[in-house]
Amino acid sequence: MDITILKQTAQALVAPGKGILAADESTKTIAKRLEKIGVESNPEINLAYRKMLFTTPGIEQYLSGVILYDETIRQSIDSASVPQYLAGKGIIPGIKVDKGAWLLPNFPEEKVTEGLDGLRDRLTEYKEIGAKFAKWRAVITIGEEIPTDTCIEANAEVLARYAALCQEQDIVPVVEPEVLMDADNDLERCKEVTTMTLKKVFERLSAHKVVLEGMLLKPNMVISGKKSPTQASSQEVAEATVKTFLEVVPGQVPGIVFLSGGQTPNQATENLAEINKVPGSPWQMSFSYGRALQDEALTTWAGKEENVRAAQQAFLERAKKVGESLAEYARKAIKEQVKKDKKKKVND
Ligand code: 5MM
Repeated sequence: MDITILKQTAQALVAPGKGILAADESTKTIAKRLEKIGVESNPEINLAYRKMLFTTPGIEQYLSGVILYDETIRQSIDSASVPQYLAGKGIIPGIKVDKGAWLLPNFPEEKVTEGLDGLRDRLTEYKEIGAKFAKWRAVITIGEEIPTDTCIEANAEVLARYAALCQEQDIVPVVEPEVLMDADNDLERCKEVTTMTLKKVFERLSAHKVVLEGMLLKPNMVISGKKSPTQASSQEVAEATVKTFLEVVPGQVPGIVFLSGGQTPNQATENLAEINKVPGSPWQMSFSYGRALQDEALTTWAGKEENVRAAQQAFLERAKKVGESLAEYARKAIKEQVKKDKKKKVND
């Protein structure tokens, strides 16, 4: 394990003003997304869609990395492999390595993510093809009597084992324990479940000796469930999110890259901007959005070649909105730090 490489990659992924595009929809999920615009999924059409995204002129100003699916990492754009193409634009290629969330035996409403079998060999191959970071998503569902400790523990354990295997090969693990926002719970309940989950995840990461400086956390925001009659404001979401994370996420983790989890593009943009306004967090707070970055581009594209430019424009505009708000706060934070340092020197 080369800790310097891990740290460098992790820091590059959360460079000020930049974040990650999650374009790692599995076969079933991409089919669902394309079905919405009346397009039938197959490897060629999936590539045409993703090529539209990746070749967007200027997108590298806002994207530090892209998470790919196994199908895409083996495809090519303009006679370069997809990872080579992205790296050529200064975008770091990453890979989804989990095999999806499956029913947890004896816990009918809960899931555990699978994919550890053969992972060491798969990581070796992905590294050869060009992946510098990886992603594994665990899903925690909120309900009357769930999540159970068993579900949280099972997912935390596999997340930690995945992370350790990645670091063994100098691949930065993006650790994604997603507390779903689909239920009718309020903000407080989301905070409670997110806290329980993250506590357990960091306990297992520590037990497996995962180097915190060489990983990224990809969590949900602390937010009201979609079906809740009371929806917290962006400021409330931001305060609750930062407060929760300060309690449970160690400061050595270089960055937190939020998932959008079904928020609209505007909500996800605004909430992240507000999160970055809350003072006192030791991490870079950025994004690893799938739907919130892609939704407008996908509907504009609608599977038609003649819409590629307009779709790219929509994609660039969204990425710019998300990225620029981050850069603005990063600049302010740096200025404040410089002021503080100067003051300290004078007082010393
Ligand atoms: C892009 O979707 C990713 C893969 O999902 P499946 O395994 O279900 O096909 C997903 O893990 C995604 O990276 C996260 O959910 C974040 O995406 P959103 O849309 O929530 O920002």
